[in-house]
Amino acid sequence: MKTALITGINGQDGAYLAELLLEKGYMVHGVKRRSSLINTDRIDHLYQDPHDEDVRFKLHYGDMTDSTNLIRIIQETRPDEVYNLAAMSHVKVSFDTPEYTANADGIGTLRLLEAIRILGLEKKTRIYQASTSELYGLVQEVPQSETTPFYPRSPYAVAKLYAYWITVNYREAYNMYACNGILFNHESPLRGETFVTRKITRAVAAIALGLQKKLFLGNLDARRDWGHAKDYVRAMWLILQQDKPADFVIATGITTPVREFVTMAFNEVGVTIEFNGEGVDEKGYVKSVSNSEAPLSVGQEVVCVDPSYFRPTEVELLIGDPTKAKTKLGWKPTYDLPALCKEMVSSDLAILRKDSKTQREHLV
Ligand code: NDP
Ligand code: GDR
Repeated sequence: MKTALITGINGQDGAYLAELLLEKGYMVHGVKRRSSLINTDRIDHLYQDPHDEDVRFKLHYGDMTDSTNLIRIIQETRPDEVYNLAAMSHVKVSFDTPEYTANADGIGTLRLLEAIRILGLEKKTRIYQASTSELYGLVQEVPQSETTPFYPRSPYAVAKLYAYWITVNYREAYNMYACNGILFNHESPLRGETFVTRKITRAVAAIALGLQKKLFLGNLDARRDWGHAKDYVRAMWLILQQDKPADFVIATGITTPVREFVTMAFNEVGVTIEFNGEGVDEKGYVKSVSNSEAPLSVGQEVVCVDPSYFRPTEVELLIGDPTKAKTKLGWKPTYDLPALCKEMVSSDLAILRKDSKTQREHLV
């Protein structure tokens, strides 16, 4: 039985990857940092009582900013594969916490690589580093591939640039099987609520149910190459199953503006919207409603721009070229954006219906 260690196991990708590896018969260890409230919702269905026999899923407390615990966990678990998914992953927040982001996302990766080396596991343990399309930042060429020059545009991206190169360096210096997956944006019903797609699908569901009036967003012109997290964790696993270590771009090859994703999400609840105005004065209005349940009227303003969501330096356009992954890994996405959006809106509708029912029951 193969053993995997996943840092950031309770994040979006950690949850899908843990599920995939358990299906494949792995023993899965996860690193989770301590929090004042339990935040394992995404992986609670995978939990196994540690007192049971044949347990294949185990959580360990740890933090990417503490090398002592990383060394201890790796020593204890001696993994065949390490997936380094832990990170302060919010680009806008990284401008508020740049030093912490550098420590967790940049130096954290070094700590993990060093722990494996110090313990003499550099020939046994394969390492996946969660690199990002944010490395491309200011557009140098489109579509972006493994050979496109990097130009990071946020403390997050700069920290991830260090992590990218230290992974390459450990591969070259110590002959380690260490790889970067340069993943473009990937979303799902498990996406954190402050990333734009989930913020939109949650708000659209809330507006359709009469629980929210308006959706406030930042840059509507930004374009992203959005895929489904389920497809992307499959790519992570494939990257570690090759004869030789290498770096791969994982993307759909299609880019869509934020504004269009908003329109798509409203369509899912039977509401057509149109945008008017420019820059900070741009607004989205209801054009028609075919869903009699939605408490909306034609002409109603449902989307506004709030400049506080703008970033000091923005990444305007991301579009990936996944040719290498398709040819070398045999990977291709199974979801397109409309299917992803549909799944997210329908999941948020179900969550909010359940929450509002629970709240009504509390009031009775
Ligand atoms: P999430 O934000 O959903 O999950 C991040 C995970 O990292 C959480 O479990 C979080 O724990 C954990 N974490 C944060 N800081 C630390 C720390 N100091 N020590 C230990 N754990 C920590 O991100 P995703 O699942 O979306 O992304 C996974 C990885 O892939 C990240 O590294 C991200 O930067 C990268 N990436 C993501 C892309 C995407 O589109 N989703 C695209 C490209 C790269 P907690 O719950 O306690 O906060
Ligand atoms: P991103 O994702 O920065 O690409 O990083 P996010 O969803 O936060 O932003 C995408 C684009 O939407 C614009 N935007 C808004 N973003 C947020 N969060 N909130 C808003 O209200 C809003 N309005 C417009 C942003 O300006 C941006 O252009 C994600 C993270 O998962 C990273 O960890 C990962 O590395 C990259 O994707 C690839």
